[in-house]
Amino acid sequence: MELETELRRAIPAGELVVYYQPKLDVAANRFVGAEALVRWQHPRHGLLPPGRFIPIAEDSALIVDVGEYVLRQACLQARLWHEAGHEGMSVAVNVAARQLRDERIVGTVRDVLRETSLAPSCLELEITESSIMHDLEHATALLHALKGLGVSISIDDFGTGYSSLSALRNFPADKLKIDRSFVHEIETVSSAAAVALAVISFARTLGMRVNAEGVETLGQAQCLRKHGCDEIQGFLLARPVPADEVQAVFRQPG
Ligand code: G
Ligand code: G
Ligand code: MN
Ligand code: NA
Repeated sequence: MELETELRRAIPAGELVVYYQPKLDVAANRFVGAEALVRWQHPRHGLLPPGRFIPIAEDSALIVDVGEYVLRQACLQARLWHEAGHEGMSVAVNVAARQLRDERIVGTVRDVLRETSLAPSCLELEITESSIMHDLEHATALLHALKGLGVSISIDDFGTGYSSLSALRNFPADKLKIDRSFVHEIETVSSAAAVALAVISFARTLGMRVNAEGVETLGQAQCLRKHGCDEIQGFLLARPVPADEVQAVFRQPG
């Protein structure tokens, strides 16, 4: 059967599983939230990473259903963390380019927040730089509407999307996420380090926070800390884990 047909069936069948990767606040040295990353528990192929099916979903309207499913699960989880004493933990949800083209996303986010009673300030939406640049004017208007709900906006994979910095000057984002390709080479390739440091300084100037993803070594973490990066995530701190394991990670010191 085609993967797309199977995926359509997999959503109501409950085969999508949301994992969470904790994010560490560098200054406070404690976890402040987690990014929701979907996987597919496929009946025959086992646990599939998002790279195997998200691109297929993005080619059709299916990504809207996948996105809404992940959003609802993630908001429910964040509520559970709060009830378990991890107050203020935020959850970050990836939003695909195609979801951004559809105005209904604003109503969906509002409804899910109401349904789950999650404080809007604890929901972070991650939008890739390239999907914003695809239609900057439309994305800007839509993100203003989303921000009006009280959620926060992060620009994902930052540094890979060729945005003009001036275009982003008036963009309603709260955080930039340095793409992991730059983090990977931050100690070894001077041009990668230059991009990472430029992103940190650009964010600082605009009053945005900065996250670095894909942090795998202590050296990378120390370099990022030294240059004022606010938040890090990556295998060094924690891999993406199933929902029932996140709280144990939150309790660990960074
Ligand atoms: O886990 P992995 O490295 O395979 O993730 C691949 C990509 O899948 C990442 O870029 C991540 O942003 C994306 N991804 C994971 N979960 C979701 C999701 O719920 N929605 C969307 N649109 N992308 C996701
Ligand atoms: O594009 P996005 O940032 O949403 O993708 C996150 C993806 O990166 C997830 O699939 C996650 O599994 C993966 N990831 C998380 N931490 C690390 C890391 O330290 N190194 C690498 N190579 N991948 C990571
Ligand atoms: Mn992301
Ligand atoms: Na990313």
